Amino acid sequence: MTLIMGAVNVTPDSFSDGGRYLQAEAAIAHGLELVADGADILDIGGESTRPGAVRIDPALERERVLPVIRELAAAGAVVSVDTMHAETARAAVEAGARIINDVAGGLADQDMLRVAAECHVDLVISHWRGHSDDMYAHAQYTDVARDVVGELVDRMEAAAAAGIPPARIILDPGIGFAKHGSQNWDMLRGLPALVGVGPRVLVGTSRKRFLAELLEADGAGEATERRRDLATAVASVLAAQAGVWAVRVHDVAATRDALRVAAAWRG
Ligand code: PMM
Repeated sequence: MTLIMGAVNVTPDSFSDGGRYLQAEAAIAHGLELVADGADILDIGGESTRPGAVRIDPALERERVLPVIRELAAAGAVVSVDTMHAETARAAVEAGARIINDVAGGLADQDMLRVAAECHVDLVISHWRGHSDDMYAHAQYTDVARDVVGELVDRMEAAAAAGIPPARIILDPGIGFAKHGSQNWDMLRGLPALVGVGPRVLVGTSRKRFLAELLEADGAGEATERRRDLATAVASVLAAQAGVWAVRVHDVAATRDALRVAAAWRG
């Protein structure tokens, strides 16, 4: 069964749940709710990666995420830390995180691969070509899926050279990162090629702009959070059918139900 990673954003500017979980207490309660809803992993992030988001000081990032990670890990949750900063990753592992989720695939901080190797935890390597403020300037591909798979294989080799065994690696195509609307669909269509590379694959489509653009096409009205969550659940089922190991979502309950329907269908 495909695993569900529930996103817990401890940021004031994250586009989907902006500000609501800034307080550690609220974030912890939200994480526990996601576990009750069926999350297998909780992904705790303190820096928004939404298009145009402002970079934050890693010290502020740690202030946001560490209390939340400590508490949720102590409560028995499998915790992942969503960070591009090696120092934050190390502190998060010391606080109980078992997965480092780096949306920059180790490219934003030259110490990340070494720290991940030293920490002996799993590492999510996402496809990344630049920070949110200019990532669309890098959205040029010959063949999206082929290019992304090639670049992720390069990152995997860099990780191996840093001492991270393949069994510790999770690859992520970075949906929405340096990819325009239709390029995300090209990537999703090409998921089997990424799954074929070997390591576990994680996919995050949750509430992303390319889904909203689809839902709003032809004057279909505003893509509300509810509509985006339904679209996310469907996309997550299709990703599961393509063989991914896990999906990263905000509405865990909807995705759990959708994945159950797909599993029953398969028998
Ligand atoms: N997307 C976001 C944040 N973290 N991590 C991984 N591994 N994959 C993703 O696609 C991903 C991520 C952006 O989503 P949010 O800020 O709305 O949670």
